[in-house]
Amino acid sequence: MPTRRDALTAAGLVPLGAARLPDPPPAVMVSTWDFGRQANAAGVARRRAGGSALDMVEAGGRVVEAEGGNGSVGLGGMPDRDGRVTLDACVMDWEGGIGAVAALEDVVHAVSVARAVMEKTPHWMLVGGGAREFAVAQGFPTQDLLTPAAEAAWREWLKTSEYAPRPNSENEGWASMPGGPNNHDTIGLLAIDAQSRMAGACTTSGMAFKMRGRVGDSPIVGCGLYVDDAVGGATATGVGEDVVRVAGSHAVVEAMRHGMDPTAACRSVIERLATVRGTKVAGHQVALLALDKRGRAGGFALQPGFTYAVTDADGGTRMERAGALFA
Ligand code: SD4
Repeated sequence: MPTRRDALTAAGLVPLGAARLPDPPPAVMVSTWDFGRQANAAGVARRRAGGSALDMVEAGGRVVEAEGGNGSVGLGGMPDRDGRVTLDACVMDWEGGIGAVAALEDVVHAVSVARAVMEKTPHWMLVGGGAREFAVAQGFPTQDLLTPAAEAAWREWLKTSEYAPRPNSENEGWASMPGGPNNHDTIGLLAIDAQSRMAGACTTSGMAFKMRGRVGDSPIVGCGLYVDDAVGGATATGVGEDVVRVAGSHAVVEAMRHGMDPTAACRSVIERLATVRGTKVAGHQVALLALDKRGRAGGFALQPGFTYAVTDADGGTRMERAGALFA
């Protein structure tokens, strides 16, 4: 009699040879960059307390949003070129639930507002003033998100500003200190709960000194984040305009659906981007991170320096450094 695995394999959901267990313990949570470690600790604590995969990724995102010192997520994120901090975020759950906000101002926990859009409205995304009004109506507190450090960085940037978007400007310094203290960015999170359900979240202040009104990939389902509970999930960080060109996260999940492991799937999409754009992406960073249903994690980037945190059910976390096309 065919087993469930046989049926899944026939449907292309389990790569051949999948009977071999992965070497490291299966991951239950992965998050982008060095601050992923703290995010995963919060997420796995929620899991232990009976929380869902959605609770896990929300909890992890909130830690980094509240932290204030990272310059790229939530409080303390770099402002747009007019000096306003605007946040983009989305969530996706195991049953195709999606919620997002874009260009949200004055509310720290964009990931929670995105979840509220999913759970409490008939829509999937709210933007700008409408997103803020919704958040306030839902009881989210408001505050100025521009910290003195971010304001100082913005004023410094203004001195030489050409008032043009500068792709990768928040990554300046990354080449000189890969994995170093300045090397963090958007947080993308993927989790598997105790019922084996998957969810993901992505939250960011977007590219530093972006044009007012600019929205990146992070709140766009399929680009900054995608989850298919039968296959796995993926998330993206880096130049959003490039991620959108290849519908990055969805493309990674589709590659896994057709049998690639997470690292190979991420690599295939980075290679596709490089093929499409050629030298136009030579100075850009785009990094992809994936987690499949078996708890295998993998990532790949255009440039060296992309790190991610991988956490197992016992809370053991290892930091991984992704391979890169331009290594
Ligand atoms: C964006 N992908 O807004 C985000 C931010 C980021 O390096 O990850 N920048 O384009």
